[in-house]
Amino acid sequence: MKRIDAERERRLAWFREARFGMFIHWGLYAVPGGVWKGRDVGGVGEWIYNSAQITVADYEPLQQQFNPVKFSAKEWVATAKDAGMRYIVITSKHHDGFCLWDSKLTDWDVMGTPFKRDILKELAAECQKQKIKLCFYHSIMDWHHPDYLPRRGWDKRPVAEANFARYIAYMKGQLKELLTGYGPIGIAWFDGEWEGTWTHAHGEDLYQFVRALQPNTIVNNRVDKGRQGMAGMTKGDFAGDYGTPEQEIPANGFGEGVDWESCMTLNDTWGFKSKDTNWKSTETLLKNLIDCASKGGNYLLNVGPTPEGTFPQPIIERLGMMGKWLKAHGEAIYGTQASPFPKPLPWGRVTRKGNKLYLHVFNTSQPTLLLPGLKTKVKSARTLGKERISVPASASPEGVTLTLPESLKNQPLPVIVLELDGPPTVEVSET
Ligand code: FHN
Repeated sequence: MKRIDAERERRLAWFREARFGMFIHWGLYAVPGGVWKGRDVGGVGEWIYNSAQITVADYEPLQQQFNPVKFSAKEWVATAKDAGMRYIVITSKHHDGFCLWDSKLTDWDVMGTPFKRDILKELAAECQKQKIKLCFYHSIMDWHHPDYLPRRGWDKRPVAEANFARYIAYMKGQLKELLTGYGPIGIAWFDGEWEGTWTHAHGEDLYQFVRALQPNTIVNNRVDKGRQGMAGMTKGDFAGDYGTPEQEIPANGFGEGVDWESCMTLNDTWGFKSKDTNWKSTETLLKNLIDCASKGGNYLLNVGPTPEGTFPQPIIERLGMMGKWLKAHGEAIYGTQASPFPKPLPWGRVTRKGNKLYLHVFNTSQPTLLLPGLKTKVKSARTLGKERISVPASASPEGVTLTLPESLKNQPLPVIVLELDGPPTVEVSET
């Protein structure tokens, strides 16, 4: 990922500004919602075909049961916007091969369901209206398509007739539909690249193919083979514009020019599971967003809608509360850069914008906050938000120490903004 060029810097500008996006895993797997033939199936909901070892013949009838009459693109996009999210990445096609748009290349799509509405078309129109970037997740692995290899162990469809090159042509044909029929697409978010049939050459080629169709589209690193497991960053010379940690946030950032986005579930599944109620708290979700921004990365938070087409209530509540916090503190997240301090600080996190530092206080119980090694003179320090309470700051050989105002002690995740006398200079001590 050492292809640093001005064009790329321009293309990723909105992504760096955005910092916070909504991931949506939706499809036929929402219908069983983690239960197959009355049995709770372990693992993530969108893998039920695999986890329950379902045959294609037994899985296909779900298409006739998919009828999300409560689906409202307007509501979904408004919920993301009110939460402070700036882009939406939705599963155009997940590993089960089912397509959420009207594809001319298959009947295994939403037009083959009783619903008969092009979900991506409606979302594209609403995203344009509400100025939210629409992005498409697209799985390279396809358990349903007869030409995709390898087959699952219990899938007895003959292999001899399968033609992987023909599968790639099919996939490219569908990507052409998605990248020419739904307006500007912010990110092509590939996944399922880990099987041996998909090669580095395929990855390089697909990256160029997407960029040729929409030059401004950002392509994640799962288009190619360089990703290092769940840590998600690419090692070596592979295609892809940014790294994709999954269900984890890197310990530290990766320095300027290295872009990444951590994707995470709100409970323990990407696709809807009726019995998974292990919801993360709003505080945990906000701390994750702040943690990502303080390390120069984005936070892509997942929603698994119900088969009726709604967002589970616990998700709506948490997103609403995140939106409230961002309405008051968004300045300390959007368009910020990574902390100038080499490691996360014991009391919280720091984001930066020019000569301003934003101190996100996770632990308000201690009387003072130390900014170790900060050598730049502090012009002013005050709380972010309506009150703008002034915060005493004093310089010492150790760095700068701030005295926490009493009023902040009970506030959830307060932010202090520091105006510096120039770009922050931090002297890292050996000890
Ligand atoms: O197998 C998928 C999984 O279903 C989900 O889509 C996540 C989201 O990033 N990615 C894969 C697991 O790494």
